[in-house]
Amino acid sequence: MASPSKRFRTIEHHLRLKDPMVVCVTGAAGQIAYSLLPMLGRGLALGTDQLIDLRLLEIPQAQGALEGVVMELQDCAYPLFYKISYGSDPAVLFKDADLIIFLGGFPRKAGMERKELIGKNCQIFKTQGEALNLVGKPTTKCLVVANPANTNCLALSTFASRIPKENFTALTRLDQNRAVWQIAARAKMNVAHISRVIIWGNHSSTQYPDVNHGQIATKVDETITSKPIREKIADNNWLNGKFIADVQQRGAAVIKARKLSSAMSAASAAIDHVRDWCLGTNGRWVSMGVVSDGAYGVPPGLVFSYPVVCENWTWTIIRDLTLDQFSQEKICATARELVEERRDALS
Ligand code: NAX
Repeated sequence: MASPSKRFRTIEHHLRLKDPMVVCVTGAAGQIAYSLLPMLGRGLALGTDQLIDLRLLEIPQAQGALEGVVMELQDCAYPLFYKISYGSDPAVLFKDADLIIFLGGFPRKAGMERKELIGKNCQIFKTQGEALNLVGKPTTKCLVVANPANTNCLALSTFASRIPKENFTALTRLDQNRAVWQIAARAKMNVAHISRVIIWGNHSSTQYPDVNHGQIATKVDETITSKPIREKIADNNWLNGKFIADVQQRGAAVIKARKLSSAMSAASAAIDHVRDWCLGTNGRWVSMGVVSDGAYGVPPGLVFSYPVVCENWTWTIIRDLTLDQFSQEKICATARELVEERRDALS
C-alpha cells in the first residue's frame, strides 16, 4: 500500500476530491497568513479531500507583497488549491464565499489608546461587513482573528445582518492551547491527556482560563481513567494565580521575546478552530468566541468565548456548569470589558 503522502499526490486521489469551497483570507500578506496558508493547502483545516478556491485580500499598498505570497503558494504546488486569486476589493473576493478568515486589521501603534484601536478596526469591519452583506451567502462562515477579535466579530456581524449570527466566531483557541500546554507541563503529561480547559470571555488580558471542569487522563494497566486537574496538580495557589496570569499575558511575553506578535501559534490555533467547527469535535469541548444568548449571565449579543462542542459547522454552548464565586467574578469582569468595547465600537 502506498504511503499517505504518496496516495495524496496520485491522480486517482485528486479525481475523488470534493467540489471546491470558496475560502477567503484577509490580511493575506501579514505574518499569521504566512504560517496559515501552507496549513490550509495541506488540508489541515477542511480535510485532505477538500478542494479550495482561495481568495486573498489585502489593502492596496500591500498588493506587491501579496503577489510574492501568491508566487510562493504557486511554487508550493498544493493539489488542494484549485484556484488562487487576490486583490483589494472585499465585494469581489467575498462573493459566494463559504469561509472567510479575517486576519487583516489596523495594528496597535505606540501611544495609541485601546478606544482608538477599536474605532479604527470597527471602521474596517464595518466596510467588510457591508460588502459581505451584499455578496455573501446565508451559509458563509466567518472566523475573526484580527484584534480586538471579539468586538471586530461583533461589528462584522452587525453590518452583515443578512447572515445568521451563528456564522460569526472569534478566535480564542490560541488562549486555550496556551492554557493546555501550561497544565500539561505542570502535570508532566502530554497535552493529549488534558481536556475541558475553558477560556471564558474576551481575547484580552481579562480572559478567564478556567480549569475547574478540566480533566487529566492517565492509562493504568490498559484502562484510561481521568482525574480532575485540581486534584492531579494539587496547587490551587498556582492554578488561581500564576497560571491564569501567564495565560493572560502570554501574547505580551511572546512580543517581548520575539519582538513580533504570535504568528505561528495563532495560525495553528485558527486552523484548529476551523477544523473543529467544520469536521466536528466528537464531544470534545473547545473554546470559541460566539454570540451570547445570555448563557451564564453574559449580556446577550456580545461575542464571548464559551466552551462549545461542534458538528458540521454548528456549535453548541456547554450549559449548566456550576461556577464558583471566583469564576463568576472573573466571567463578570471580562463581560464588562466587552460591554465597554461594544459601546466604543458602535458609538
Ligand atoms: P500583520 O500586521 O503581520 O498582518 C496584518 C495584515 O493585515 C497586513 O498585511 C495589513 O496590510 C493587512 N490589513 C490591514 N487592513 C486591512 C484591510 N482593511 N483589509 C485587508 N487586509 C488588511 O499582523 P499579524 O501578525 O498577521 O496579525 C493579524 C491580526 O491578528 C492582528 O490584528 C493581531 O492583533 C491579531 N492576533 C489575534 C490573535 C487571536 O488569538 N485572536 C493572536 C495573534 C494576533 O495577535
